[in-house]
Amino acid sequence: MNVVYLSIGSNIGDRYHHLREAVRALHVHEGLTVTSVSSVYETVPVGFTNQADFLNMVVCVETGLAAHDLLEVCKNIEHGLGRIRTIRWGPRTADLDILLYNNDNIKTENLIVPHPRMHERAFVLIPLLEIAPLMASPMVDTGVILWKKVNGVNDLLQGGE
Ligand code: X6L
Ligand code: MG
Ligand code: MG
Repeated sequence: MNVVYLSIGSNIGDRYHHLREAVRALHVHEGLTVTSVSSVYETVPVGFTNQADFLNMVVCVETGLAAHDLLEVCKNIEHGLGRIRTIRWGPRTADLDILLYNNDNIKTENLIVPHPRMHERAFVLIPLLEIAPLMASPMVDTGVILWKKVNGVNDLLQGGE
């Protein structure tokens, strides 16, 4: 099984409804299971800033689908939720992006994984860290990695290391 992290965003209409329908569409797809979901964050637009605020979240899915087939599934869900492509980086009912596909590095015409700008986008990183705090490797670019998971003060007060 492949472990994949997807970013979902919406800034048109009933944004929360669109996120929920996107998660539902992923989950009902055969050969694709949503295994964890982040909280929903309201985020200021980046790239093209003169548009409404987004709701963003990140989900983890397990799938037998190859990355390019998963990309087609994502596009179909976007289309089903009424996405129309007009302005680049413009408003959308639903945007599903593949952030990570296992630890694979994929570089083709229509798909780059890990998502090339994910480390610079708080609307991706903050929800991702919420559900995958040990996916610290994507954070290497920032110069900050999780070095030790500390579970309460006793972790620090007890034991040797
Ligand atoms: C310079 C040039 C600096 C371009 C940044 C950043 C472009 C992000 C595109 C950029 C640049 C993007 C969302 C969004 C978009 C979203 C929020 C993109 C693609 N999608 N803003 N902007 N949430 N908050 O899902 O991410 S457009
Ligand atoms: Mg996007
Ligand atoms: Mg996209």
